[in-house]
Amino acid sequence: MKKVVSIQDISCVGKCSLTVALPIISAMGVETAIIPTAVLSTHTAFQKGWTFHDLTADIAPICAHWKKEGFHFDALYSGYLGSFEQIDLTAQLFADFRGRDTLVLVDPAMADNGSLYPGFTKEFALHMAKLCGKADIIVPNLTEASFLLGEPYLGSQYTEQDVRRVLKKLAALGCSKPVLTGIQLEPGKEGVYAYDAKQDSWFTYSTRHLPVRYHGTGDIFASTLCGALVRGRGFEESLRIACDFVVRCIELTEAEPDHNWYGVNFEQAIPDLIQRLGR
Ligand code: PXL
Repeated sequence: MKKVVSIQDISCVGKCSLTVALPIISAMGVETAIIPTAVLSTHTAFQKGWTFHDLTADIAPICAHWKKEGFHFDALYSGYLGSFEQIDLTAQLFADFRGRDTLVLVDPAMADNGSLYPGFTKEFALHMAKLCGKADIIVPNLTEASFLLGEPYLGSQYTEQDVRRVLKKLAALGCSKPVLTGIQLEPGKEGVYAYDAKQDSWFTYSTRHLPVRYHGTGDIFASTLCGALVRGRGFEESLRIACDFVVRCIELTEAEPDHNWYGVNFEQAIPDLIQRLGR
């Protein structure tokens, strides 16, 4: 069985980070080891605040034990990280556990809709850019890309040329396959735009644009992409699988009259994902 390690927080309620990475990647038939970076009562979009218990001090000892055990992982996948130190420890995790065929996926989860999430700074984003430079694949949205590059946010008025320019700059950070999520180039469509720097080739895939925004969809996308790649699907097919799964989760959420605002119904979409991927 293939094995992934995912490093990100546990938001106890909120359906994001490890509470989606674990069930989704496991359901895809891939063993999912975790390094929880912090425990929060909820993700940081709740209005009445949240608790935060930092686990940074545990990260290096966990990695040291794993090195002694000689563990091997097929993919190293980072998501939301809370500090400069956690970024540095994640870079060390990559250095320690990267083998010849290891996939390194960085989701620089830190911003959306033109703004950084609470607690993050422009300097933090530039440090995250260094981690992105060590990845094979990164999956920022346009807001995250602008902070990674220290450039103004493009907003909603952009062209395909703008998207390609941003992707080339992201590749110049050192990552061979940057993927931009939430790209809308045609009315009624939304999807991903990817660049393969080694092949100098482009790939885009769009689905129906849904005029809603939910928390956790970026994490669901990255987790599904990671699972599909580790299961041996190609880059383009994996991107299609991940996009379609996110759309399915949102559709199921919208179909529930009293659905939660803080996350999507990925749970009931999992059977479709398993069916598409096969055992
Ligand atoms: O979904 C990304 C995410 C992960 N973890 C925490 C968050 C967020 C987004 O707000 O707050 C703690």
